[in-house]
Amino acid sequence: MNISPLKLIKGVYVSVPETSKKWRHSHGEVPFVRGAYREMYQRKPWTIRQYAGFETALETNAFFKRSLAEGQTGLSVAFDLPTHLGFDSDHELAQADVGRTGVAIDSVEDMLVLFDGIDLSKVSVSMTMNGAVLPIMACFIVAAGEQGVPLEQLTGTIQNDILKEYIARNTYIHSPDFSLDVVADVVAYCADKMPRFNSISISGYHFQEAGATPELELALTMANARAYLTHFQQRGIDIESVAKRLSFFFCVGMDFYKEIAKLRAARLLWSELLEEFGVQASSAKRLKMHCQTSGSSLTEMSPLNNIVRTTIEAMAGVFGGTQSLHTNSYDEAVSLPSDQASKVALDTQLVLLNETGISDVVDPWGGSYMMETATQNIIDYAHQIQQEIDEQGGVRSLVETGELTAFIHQHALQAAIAEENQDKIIIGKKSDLATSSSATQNESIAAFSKKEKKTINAEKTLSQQTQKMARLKLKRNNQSVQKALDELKTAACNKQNLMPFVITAIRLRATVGECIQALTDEQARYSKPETIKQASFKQSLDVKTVEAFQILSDQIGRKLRFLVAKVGLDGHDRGAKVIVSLLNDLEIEVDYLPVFSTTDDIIKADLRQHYDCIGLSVLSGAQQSFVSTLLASLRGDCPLVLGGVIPIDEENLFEQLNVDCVFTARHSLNDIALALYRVLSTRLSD
Ligand code: SCD
Repeated sequence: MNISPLKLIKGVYVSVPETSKKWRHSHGEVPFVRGAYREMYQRKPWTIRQYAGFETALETNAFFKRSLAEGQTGLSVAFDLPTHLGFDSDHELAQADVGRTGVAIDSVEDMLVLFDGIDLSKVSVSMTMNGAVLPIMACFIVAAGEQGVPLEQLTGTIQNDILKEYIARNTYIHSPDFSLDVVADVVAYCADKMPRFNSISISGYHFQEAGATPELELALTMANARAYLTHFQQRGIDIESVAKRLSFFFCVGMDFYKEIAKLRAARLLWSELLEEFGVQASSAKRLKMHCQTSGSSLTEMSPLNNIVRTTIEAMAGVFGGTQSLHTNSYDEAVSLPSDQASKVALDTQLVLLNETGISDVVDPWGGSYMMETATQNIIDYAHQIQQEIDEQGGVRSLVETGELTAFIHQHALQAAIAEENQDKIIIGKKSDLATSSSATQNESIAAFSKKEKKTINAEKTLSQQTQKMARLKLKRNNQSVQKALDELKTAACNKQNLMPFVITAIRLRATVGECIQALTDEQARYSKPETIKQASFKQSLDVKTVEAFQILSDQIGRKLRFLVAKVGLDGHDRGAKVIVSLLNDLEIEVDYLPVFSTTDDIIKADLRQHYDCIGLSVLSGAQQSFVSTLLASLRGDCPLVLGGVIPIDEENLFEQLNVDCVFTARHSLNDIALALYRVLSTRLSD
């Protein structure tokens, strides 16, 4: 991919005036640039939909009820990583991650508890589920049925966007071909039985979090939307009948004007795309979106600044005309949101909605020369990217080669270099910048919110889930469950729509893991190729550090050898890949164990290679468990460093465990390089 978004960053604001007719469109009319609806928030405010979930369904249910009582207007379920990947809580690969970054749902019994006392005919529910979409949709449908709510009354959204999982988020299970059929099964089933339910949330959010610029986020999202439409058409699905329930999800980051322009541009691009696919009804061409403020814009240091960031981002979402919004909590850079931080995040939306008059005007930036030009430039950029993608074989084949992932990674590297060179200033992000600020400003979130910090009782959650599953398996009719699972396998072989088969199995109390296992018997778990791009960090690094590595290598008479590993079920690999590129730049030989590696994989790799250092990347909160397991079996003379989302107050603990260094987002690349050099030179001279 040759297009450089850097050109556009400048171009967005300064390009030659365009006297496009598009500027004169009204809100609520095709192509909807100025808003999805004529009266927008005057008729219905955006939905306040905070993404949440942790530990068991019981704890999350209590949190949902409290949030609804405090003014939230829709629900959004975060599932834990084992559920995302179709492992029941008692699976050996699940143990460290149960209930950590979301709620554990093993069967419909958990789903019933999750929505106990919440009327599903009144509250719309979004579920962020992609890999294990079939059993989770089935659990929702069966639970709603047992609550007495007819299918046709259910409102909400299932994320069901598998393409972006291969590209950026990594919670896929099957091969792209099989998964695209599953997406289509869900879309077709919803169109038929659940007319008020949005059957997909085509997501750009995760692209921006992985490093894409806002304009690249949009371009890739639209390219995926086109790929889905093409696939649905090939499957014989009538696009006109499903289009109205295909929704979108975008990130709103700190590039204020550009984010607003991006959301305006998105509406035009979708309307244009549907026209291309022959859709007639103008209401179907209305792009509806959810937005979430940017997690990667939050800093670990000076936590209160994050409230300011989130407010500005939320305003961009509202100015851009979002239908639904999640505002991040100020402590998300280091931990699961505390109750206090969640309340501030929710109140941020309530303040914007009720106190500012922000919702009185539809598309307030419409007609501004700058905004209209920016919108047009982003539209042009998306067209250019689509053309490049088409020339290179389309999204499907670029997903398979890993090329789109690598393209985003290239942008993450550019961003890392810009931060390192201080071309991009982020107040209080790096520890060295923070030292020059006042003492209060220097506080990290972990220290700041020590009193109210949310801690996950992972052991208790795991034990409760395991016991609950054992009880379920004793109570149910195991023969009927097995028969339903066998029928599911046969349906998968015959390429039938799998939704009805999974619903039957789930109704009989098959577990999420059992349904996925039945499918993986037919379609083995998929792993994607890893291509990591290289950037030149050298100019940003201290010359003395670069030379010191060279001298060290000369002294031992060979290149230094590192292993960087993503361990557990967490799919966030932006940081780990930046470190791989940094090490390559320091002329170090690096092996990379990608997402879903186990501590066993690491130990085996080290037995083969005898690394000079092993770096572990964990963003799920399960670091203590992985580090303890690893240290129990790893060679004593191999340095271990840890990176990711690691609370400052855990750093002493890791020091006691003999972890050589802990790196988080507050460390600059120079800090990391220097610290690694010190670790290596000490160890190698021992
Ligand atoms: C709304 N309506 C209006 C109107 N506004 N009618 C007339 N005039 C107006 N101004 C109508 C709509 O047409 C609709 O009716 C009904 O009111 C509901 O409004 P909506 O606009 O559809 O709002 P909502 O129900 O909230 O749906 C919004 C989306 C939906 C369409 C965007 O897909 C959604 O809620 N998405 C949320 C996705 C989400 O939460 N994702 C979390 C991802 P009809 O229904 O009759 O048309 C989290 C994540 O991935 C985190 C990152 C990570 O984990 O990695």
